[in-house]
Amino acid sequence: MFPALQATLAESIAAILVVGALLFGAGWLSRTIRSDGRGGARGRAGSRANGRNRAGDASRSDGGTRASRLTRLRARLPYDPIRWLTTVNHRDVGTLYFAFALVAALWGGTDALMIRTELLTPGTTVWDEQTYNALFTTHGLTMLFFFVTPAFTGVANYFLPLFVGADEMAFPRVNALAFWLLPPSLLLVRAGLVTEVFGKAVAALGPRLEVLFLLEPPTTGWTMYAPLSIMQANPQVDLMLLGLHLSGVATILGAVNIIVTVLVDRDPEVTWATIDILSWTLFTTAGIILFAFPVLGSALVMLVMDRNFGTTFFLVEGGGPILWQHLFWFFGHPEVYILVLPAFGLVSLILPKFAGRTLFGFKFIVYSTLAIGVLSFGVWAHHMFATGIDPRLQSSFMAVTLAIAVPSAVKTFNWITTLWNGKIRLTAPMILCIGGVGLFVVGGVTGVVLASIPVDRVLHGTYYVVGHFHFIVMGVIAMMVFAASYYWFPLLTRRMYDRRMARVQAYTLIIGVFVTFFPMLLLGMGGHPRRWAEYASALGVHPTWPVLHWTATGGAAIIGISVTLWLFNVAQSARVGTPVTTGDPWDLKETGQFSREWAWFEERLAERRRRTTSGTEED
Ligand code: HEM
Ligand SMILES: [Cu+2]
Repeated sequence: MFPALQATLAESIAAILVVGALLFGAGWLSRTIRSDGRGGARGRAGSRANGRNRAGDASRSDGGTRASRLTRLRARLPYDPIRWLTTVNHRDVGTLYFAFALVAALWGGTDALMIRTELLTPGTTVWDEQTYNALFTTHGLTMLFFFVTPAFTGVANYFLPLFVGADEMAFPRVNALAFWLLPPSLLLVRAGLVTEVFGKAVAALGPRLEVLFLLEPPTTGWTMYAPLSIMQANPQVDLMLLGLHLSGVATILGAVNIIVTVLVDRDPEVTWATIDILSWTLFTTAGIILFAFPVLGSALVMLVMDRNFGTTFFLVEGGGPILWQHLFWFFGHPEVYILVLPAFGLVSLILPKFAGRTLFGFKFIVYSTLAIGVLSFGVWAHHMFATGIDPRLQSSFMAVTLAIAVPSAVKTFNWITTLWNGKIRLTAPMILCIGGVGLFVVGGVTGVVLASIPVDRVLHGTYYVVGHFHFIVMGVIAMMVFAASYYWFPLLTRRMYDRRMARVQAYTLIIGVFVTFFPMLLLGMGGHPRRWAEYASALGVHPTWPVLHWTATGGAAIIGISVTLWLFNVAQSARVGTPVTTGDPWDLKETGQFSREWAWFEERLAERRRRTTSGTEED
């Protein structure tokens, strides 16, 4: 009713949230700095002190009896909340990242299943258009920025120090701060839904609080194209832009930490020649982040200013909507490599372990990683072939885009060659690796097809594009997140997962991904536009479209079942799985594949055993 008033109100709420988060962070920071000796020692000691230690510790620090009741209560909880809120230990922060990524993945996955439910019928019978648009917007944003990026930052935090022989990340506190910026970011991006659900819950009990209905979930698409993103009056869009900005700050802080850790905190034993493949990819990824995310941050600020302060960066009177696309994709294309390179690193790490051979062409995989890192900044305008930029420019971008396929192909050939004549063990992580490479081939080849300008002119904006990138994001990126969770499960939990259930899960996931996204390639080739809530009225609607949509939705259900199996397996096994007593649960020593993180694990198990036998601590 009063859009200006609403916007002001919503932005005040946003400002309060951000300032609150900063104050909270600052207060916590100053506290950890004041209690430096204790916090630092806790960080270094692995902060796995048991209840008894903790209680003793705290009562000593404030000398009182009043607090000790609280600490006794804390000691009785299964998890110590204060410890998880204040930890700066790299493995704890890594674990927090994993937990956050899991929540985001389930939230974004729910969006995906809701999208697919709408598409079961040609009309808008389940949700309305508005909701559908909000769903694909929040699904894309949540998956890219709050699932994959944090999942891999978690891997970096947990494992990079173990791999390069550092005691900690370079800046442990910055690291923790970077993590704690993420929950408020996600809430800002998705506040519309949260307040709406809350508002409805309140309304069900009695009063209808209009404030809670001011924010509607954003419907800009994850690419936030101008002028639509400027014209939408919904104040939630501003919150979304601020939230994304905040998450960018967090990502950059994490990347700086990764780079400095590799450069400065390496064990002298680990030289540039002997650094492992995963650290190489994480290091390169962090480098890309350093150059890509500030571009997004600046563009977001300009968009916020266009929306609120009358600037014309992306309006026709000023820079024009195409400027937004240039800036967005100069960030956006490197972003897809930020997502995929760590997954490549995981394939290169895990696949040789179960092929019983060292990675074939190690050096070439490193070179191709670095080449992708550099080239990824030179291809952004392939997202803009359909906007009518100068044809000569377009052909240069087509050439570079085809060139970037070469290093990716080099990797693929090296993975296949590693398998050749190997002693292959089909464990769950290995099945996911091989399936991931196979699905990546489909994703990659469809990408090369799209890179050619005339083809792109036809397929742009169709389901073909959605099929192509999901073979990558789901087919190899998400697949490798699962593979890594199995591969390191013994190290993370000191227990083994249920192997048979995991193998079933791996196969169903591969099948589910194929059944979901292959029909989308066919739909796209038939001219089905993407981002449509209904296809009943689409021009030239084809009789196969409903069938293909049913198939895709069926595939998504298979993925859903598979994810549920995984959740059940890891939750159950983390509690009651068979305890792992050896530092080499995968028999890697036999084939000379034993690596540093397992050596660290072996040492820790031995230490634990020594402590138990001398009776100084029970755990
Ligand atoms: C269960 C698995 C998934 C299913 C069923 C699924 C399904 C979909 C569907 C149907 C769309 C909308 C297509 C359109 O109308 O244009 C979409 C868009 C998208 N998905 Fe997924 N998806 C899944 C997993 C993922 C993952 C793991 C990622 C990223 C890591 C991802 C990233 C995206 C992005 C970036 C978009 C584009 C949103 C936009 O058009 O603005 N998806 N997905
Ligand atoms: Cu691109």
